Amino acid sequence: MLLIINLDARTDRRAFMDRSCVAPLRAIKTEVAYVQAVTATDAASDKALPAFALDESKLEALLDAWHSSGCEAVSKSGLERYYLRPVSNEEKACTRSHRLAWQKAREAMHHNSDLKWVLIIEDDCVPCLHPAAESQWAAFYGPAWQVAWRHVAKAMESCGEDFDFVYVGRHRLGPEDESDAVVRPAGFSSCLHAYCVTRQGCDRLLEKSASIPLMPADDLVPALCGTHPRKDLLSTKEPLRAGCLQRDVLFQLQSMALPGDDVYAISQSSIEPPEMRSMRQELWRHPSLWLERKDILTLRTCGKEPLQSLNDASAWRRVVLMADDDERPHNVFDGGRSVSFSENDLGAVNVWEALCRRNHGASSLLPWNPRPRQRKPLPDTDRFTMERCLKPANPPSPSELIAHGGSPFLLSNFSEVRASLTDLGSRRWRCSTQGELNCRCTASDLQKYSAVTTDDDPLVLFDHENIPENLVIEPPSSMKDDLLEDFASKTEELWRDAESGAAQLLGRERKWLVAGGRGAGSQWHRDPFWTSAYHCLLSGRKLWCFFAPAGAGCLPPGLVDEHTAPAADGWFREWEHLLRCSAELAVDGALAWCVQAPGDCVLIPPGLWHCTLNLEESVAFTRNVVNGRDAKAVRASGLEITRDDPALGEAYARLVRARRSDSPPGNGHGPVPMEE
Ligand SMILES: O=C(O)CCC(=O)C(=O)O
Repeated sequence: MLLIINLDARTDRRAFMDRSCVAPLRAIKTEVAYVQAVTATDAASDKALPAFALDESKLEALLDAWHSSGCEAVSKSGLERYYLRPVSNEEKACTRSHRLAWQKAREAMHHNSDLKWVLIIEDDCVPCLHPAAESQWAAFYGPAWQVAWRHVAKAMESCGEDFDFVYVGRHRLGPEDESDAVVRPAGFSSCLHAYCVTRQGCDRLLEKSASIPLMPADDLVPALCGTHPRKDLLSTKEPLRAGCLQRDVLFQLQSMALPGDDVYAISQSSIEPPEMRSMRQELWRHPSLWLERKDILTLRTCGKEPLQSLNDASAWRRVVLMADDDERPHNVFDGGRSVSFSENDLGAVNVWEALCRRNHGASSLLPWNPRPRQRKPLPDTDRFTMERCLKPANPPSPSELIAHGGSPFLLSNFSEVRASLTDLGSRRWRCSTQGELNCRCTASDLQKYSAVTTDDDPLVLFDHENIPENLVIEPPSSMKDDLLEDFASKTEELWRDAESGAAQLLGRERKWLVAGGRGAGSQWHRDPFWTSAYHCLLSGRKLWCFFAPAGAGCLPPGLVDEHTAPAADGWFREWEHLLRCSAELAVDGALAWCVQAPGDCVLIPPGLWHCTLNLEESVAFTRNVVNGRDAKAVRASGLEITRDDPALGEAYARLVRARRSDSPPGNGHGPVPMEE
């Protein structure tokens, strides 16, 4: 038997289920019935668990418990959204609806002694991860439902009464033993969109949930199983036994529906946490989203999709940045145009605010009253685990550096050179935010700006031109054999007038001065062209985080693709709890951190992901190198240079070959085949 939970008001979902699932399953003689879901209004006066809403400190403790028990890595706001607020009426209604389904399943089993289990689903369930056009629902999903049903029936036959319920689709969140049984014990899981209840399980679910105040079904059920990291939700003397299939068979529409798909509207949840709604409104308050009223009015008339896209902060920032810029192509990676700010702009406001005011007129045009935003607290590194902390090391020898492959090094007291922002004189330095916006300003303007800004990604001075000689620091001996330096000096005619990224790197952009205020930093990135770098701090304190991916394509937590990383302070706010956890983390690689003090030098090997955050206003010198003794790095950077600029790549390969034949064997220069 199949029970489908459906709200009367969701006629869209009912029609979808009728055609995609109910008719095809009835055609193979499966009994199907709907369970009329409880509405939020009906559940409004129900008592919810008062202790469900956590305060900040309990949420922090939950983040730690969550990750040290090996659960899937989640961001801070990911948990805040659910646990920093009371149970919503929609969630109470949803839990009551599942209870109704358990009652209905029990009655059905009572009347039919052959019925050993019942499949319960929510009305946004699909048997495969492909959206289908409305005209194809029956033809596309129908046969898949029949296959899924037979698969589930066979699995449930094999496990008898071993489990109280079995997830048929779920979001696995916790660790579990991976036996090869058809149905195996499930660890902490969420998403009750598809599960089978057994006879005994039905009784136990009803009995155990009868006397407790309501909480979201996605928390209640794992709490009853004793797998939920929140042990405060309820005490479980005899936990329920949850099973799962080897692989999910049923999915939620929201896992795959995109704007434009016929199933997109149906996938919209009726129990979106209220926090999410106010978060979306909050985005509007961000200065970078200020648009002219007429832009918004135009978008309003364009229908739902454009209106929804108004919620995409980064998309809008790009729109704002690229507006009125006829000369440059709309390329977000080219650093945009260079903007010049007056001292007043930088001394008193956020950089985005200044820009938006200039481009889009006075604040009287704004449809909202922007609230002043708070300056954000910085990570508390005293709470970070020392197990992930990079220990200060002696400068490695060239072979040690190579032997350590992808590991960074922290060299304490490497240099005696010191400089603060005030030592950087009156020239106008090149500053940027996450590569999207360039401007020029003096160090003293940057300092004033840094003292007051609440920007999400504050400006950082990042300049390679006219670095004062006394601030240029020579590399540690292990990085002295810099192939780039050699190459740049021998190929000037090739790179002098070329525009490619490789030409820029060789000719102009290998040595950098980096400076910024407290809270400014660099988002997650890997250095370009497979270069390594050494980075010496001249003043201040800088927090580093490193990520060594477990394999190709693995990304630091919170990144969805290689080119889109959140601002550094935002990343730390969302994920710093991972640096507190000493247990093994459920992320696709290893995380490490260190705090760099004045005089310290950090060595960053090629290909290592890293991000930084200034714990204090800081100034640093950094230089990219290709370690001529590291055959792997030489080859990898050669390939990337060739990809970017074939003429330079060819010259690079010639140089590598010449160096190889010049040097006697056994000097550490391995063979470096440059052709792929
Ligand atoms: O100092 C910083 O913010 C980081 C610099 C950095 O990571 C780099 O130059 O690649």
